[in-house]
Amino acid sequence: FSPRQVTSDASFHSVSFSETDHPKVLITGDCITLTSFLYRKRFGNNNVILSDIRKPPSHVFHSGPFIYSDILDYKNLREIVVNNRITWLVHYSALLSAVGEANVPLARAVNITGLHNILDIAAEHGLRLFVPSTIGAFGPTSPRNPTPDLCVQRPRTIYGVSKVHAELMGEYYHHRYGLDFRCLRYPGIISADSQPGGGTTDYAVQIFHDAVKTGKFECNLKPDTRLPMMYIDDCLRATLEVMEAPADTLSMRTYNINAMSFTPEELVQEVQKQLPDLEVTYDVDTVRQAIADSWPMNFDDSNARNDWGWKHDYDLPELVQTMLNFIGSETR
Ligand code: AKB
Repeated sequence: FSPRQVTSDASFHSVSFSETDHPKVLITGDCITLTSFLYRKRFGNNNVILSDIRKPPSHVFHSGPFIYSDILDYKNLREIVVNNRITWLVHYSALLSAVGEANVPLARAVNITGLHNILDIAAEHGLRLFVPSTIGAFGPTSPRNPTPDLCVQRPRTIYGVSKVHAELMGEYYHHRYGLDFRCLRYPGIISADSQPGGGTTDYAVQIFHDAVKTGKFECNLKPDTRLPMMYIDDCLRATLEVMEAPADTLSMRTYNINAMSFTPEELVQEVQKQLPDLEVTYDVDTVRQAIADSWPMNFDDSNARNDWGWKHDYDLPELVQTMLNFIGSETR
């Protein structure tokens, strides 16, 4: 394998990973708090190395190895992989949809150039690689209700374009170089542990914080905007499951996964069952609304369910209860 000119110590060999060993996992970027918890529980604290360009919260720092890594620095990445005998790479670094539209050059660098570095490192060192994709990889000409795994993908955001690129490049490296590339298209992910991060589905996280803290919520999408969503625990479990799935169960390398679909109006109604005094107003953000209107309304994840047994645990009532309990306990 050599799509990239190696300038020094060119004698690398593919490290083959025995399935009986624990993998040595490197996780890049955000989402690391929750991901690390799950992976460390499964593989042991020292077998999971977190990395980012920002300092992690102290409980993450103290729970196992954390390392500075800039995915735009190829040599630094390579050094980390070699020195730590990494066998799995879980690549979360990316700019999301709304923030990507606000800074296209940065989104292009992180989401596309960064991905190229990750792909080359993973292929060179025989790593199993996970890269998340998204409902944002579809666009206005895709079937929206439901959206299958294979259909027209012409997204209108740099985020979506970069994710289609990641899907195609990962699959190409799989066929061309044998890279063990695995990819899930996430719906909007709802988590109490991390703050909204510049996405179009952020309203579905923000509502819980505002409902508990102020009793008022201003929604930036129209009340009838339907989008696929998932609770973080389901998302992380799906990711671990697809990473652990035997290769012969995977009939494809990029799968849709889903749990539920709802509109702001339906979410508000469910939250108001617990907090009847919650006041909701709508002030539509036209950029986010245009993005949401081009995304899937319902996501067909039947291939994931059939091939490797994907099954979600959280539906809308359970999600709302869990989020309110979690945020409520933090503010008490
Ligand atoms: C976003 O809204 O940009 C993300 C996503 C659906 O990928 N949450």
